[in-house]
Formats: sequence, structure tokens, C-alpha cells
Amino acid sequence: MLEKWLEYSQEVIEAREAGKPIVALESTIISHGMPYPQNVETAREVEEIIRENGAVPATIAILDGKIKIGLSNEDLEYLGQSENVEKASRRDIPFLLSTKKNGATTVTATMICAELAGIEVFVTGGIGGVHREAETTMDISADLQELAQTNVAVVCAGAKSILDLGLTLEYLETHGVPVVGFGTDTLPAFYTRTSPFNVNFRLDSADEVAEMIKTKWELGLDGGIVVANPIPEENALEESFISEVINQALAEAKENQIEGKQVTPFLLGKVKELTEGKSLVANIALVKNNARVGAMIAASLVR
Ligand code: PSU
Ligand code: MN
Repeated sequence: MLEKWLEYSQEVIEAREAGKPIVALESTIISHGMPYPQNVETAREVEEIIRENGAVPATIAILDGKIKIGLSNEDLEYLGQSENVEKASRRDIPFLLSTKKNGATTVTATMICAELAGIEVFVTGGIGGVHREAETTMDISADLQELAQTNVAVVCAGAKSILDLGLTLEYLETHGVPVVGFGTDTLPAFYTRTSPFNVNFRLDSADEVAEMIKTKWELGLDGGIVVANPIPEENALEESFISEVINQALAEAKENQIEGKQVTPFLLGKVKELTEGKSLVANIALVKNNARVGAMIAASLVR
């Protein structure tokens, strides 16, 4: 029954048969997180980095009534250019599939689809979290709830400080989601290598991360793990510069009464505009860095 919804690329089919490590990639970052053509170029380059590091990439999206696990170049182009691709989270999947509409999967939806496809490691840029002023808006990304229940390790560069990072950590703690610093004691904040917060645990190698993931799931402790991998030093942005930009983006979101699933894409777009593209360069660099680490973790898991 389930298989009728899933459609694998040839490369992923072969990887599954050969028991090769597979790394899931999301598509919201392509359709709603970066401008064209950098979005499509980055998606291709990230896939290539995963191959170079011994794993097979599986970019995930909802297209033509199917959950596609592994996308063609045409699929990537379509996701990068079309205006008709919905941002797809958990709640959107049944509607998009049953009406054959197209969706770019968020962290949440990508985790769900990866688990259905038996993929244990997923690489992205940054996860969603508890938004600032969530105590009045109730805006908490579904990504956190998904991490609480779905067995996929998510490699990211932390979360952007468009969010309340302290409340995000509290939420993850309540739901038993470990936040692991990859070679760091501090929670990275996407554009910066550090934040005022500590991670829960520090691990310094892909093998150690794989060992911890295995241990969690062997114990039946369902849910994901956040592997927070700091942006490379040379690509990090100045803390004071980016926090000013983020504050302005947040003020504009409020002014324009942006709500619901538009909030994050609006803020990402504003940050890019206000940094005159500097944030985009950083964003691309950190995703590539995460791809390398994710591929190594996936490779270690199948060993
Ligand atoms: N953060 C980023 N870039 C992104 C996203 C978040 O730095 O592209 C995307 C991811 O797909 C994430 C989603 O799952 O936004 C979260 O959206 P929301 O805050 O509406 O849950
Ligand atoms: Mn939200």
C-alpha cells in the first residue's frame, strides 16, 4: 500500500539494492529558501558532495501525486523555478498527494518521507524552531514535533536567530531530542559558529555520531537527533551585522502582518535582501559543509 506513494530514482533504487548509504535532502530550501538559479546549482552541488563522500543523495519532493525519493535534473529545475510548488509540511502531505499538486518538503515532511523510504540521515541548512514571541503567536515549527517522533538524524548548521534559540532548545529537551554539537560545545546559529547557548553533547567524529544514533534507536527511543555542524570559519558572518539584519527582518514581518507558513520564507528573503546576498553565500557554504558530514555519518551507519 505504502509503496504506491513512493517513487525512487534509479540511483536510489540501486543504492537500496546494494545496501549503500543514502542521505536525504529537502526541497523547501530549493523552492522557498534560495533564489534561482543558485537554488538549483546548490542542490546539484550538494548531491555531488554526498557522492564524493561515499553516499547516495536522495532529494525529496512531492510531484505528480507521488513522493519522489531522488530527483532528476528536470525535477530540480522545476522546483527551482516554478511558482506552483507549495511549501509542504506534515499537514500538507495528504492534500498534495490526493489532489496531485506539487510540494517542496520542509524538514518535517522530508523526515517523514525519509523514514518511509528507510533513510536514516538527512542533510539540510537550518531547522525551524520556536519563533520569538511564540508565547503570543504560538508559532512553533512542526520540525520540532517531527524530531520528537521520527527516526531520522538531521544534520544542520543549528537554527537561525530569527528564532528564539533558547526556547527552541527547551522544546527539544521536553521532547527528548538530543542536540549534538559536531566538534563544538556551543549551539551554532546558522550564519555564525556560536550562540549564547550550549549543545547537549559534543561528538567529534562521524563514527561517534553514528554510534549514538544506533544506540538511541536500538533502545526503542523513537525520534530524531539534531547534529549541529558549525558553518566553516571563512564563511561565517559577523555576529553584530547579522543580528541587526535579523532584527530588521523581524520588524518588517510584523509590520506586514506575515503569518503561518509564510513567516520563515519571508524572513529568509528579507535577510538575503538586507545582506545584499552575503547571507546566500554563507547559506550555500554551510549546506555543502553539512553534506560532507552527513555523508560520512550515513557511511558509518551502514558499516
Ligand atoms: N531555515 C532555513 N532555511 C530554510 C528553512 C528553515 O534557514 O529553508 C525551511 C526548512 O524547510 C524548514 C522550514 O523545515 O523552513 C521551517 O518552516 P516553518 O518555520 O514554517 O516551520
Ligand atoms: Mn511557523
